[in-house]
Amino acid sequence: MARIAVACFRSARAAWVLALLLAGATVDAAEVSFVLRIQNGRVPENMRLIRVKQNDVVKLEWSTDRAMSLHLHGYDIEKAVAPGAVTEMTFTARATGRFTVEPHLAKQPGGGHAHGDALVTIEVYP
Ligand SMILES: [Cu+2]
Repeated sequence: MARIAVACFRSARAAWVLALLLAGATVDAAEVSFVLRIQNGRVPENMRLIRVKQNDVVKLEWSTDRAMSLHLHGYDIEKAVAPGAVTEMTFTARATGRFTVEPHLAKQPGGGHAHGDALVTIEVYP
């Protein structure tokens, strides 16, 4: 490592590139977790807005007092949750914007599904 650094610093441009690579490696590797508890079909108010940065690895750890299916829209991840277990929903936040996690309710006669109110909103910033 020391030898590489010495070699690179002979060229100012190479040193700059190395610095950028090192900075990028630390900034982009963020891994963030959120513990989310559903009670009576809702998540506590202070946990309903989740803010992350693009490319973060986001881990949502769900627990619930009743069984249901959760759908992270946009990223299109669906997970069944049930009492007595922690269910992880992990994804890399490649797409920026606002995305909601909504509970899926009973299937509709037409074959589609209905959504309850959003449990949490995830904001992914560039
Ligand atoms: Cu859905």
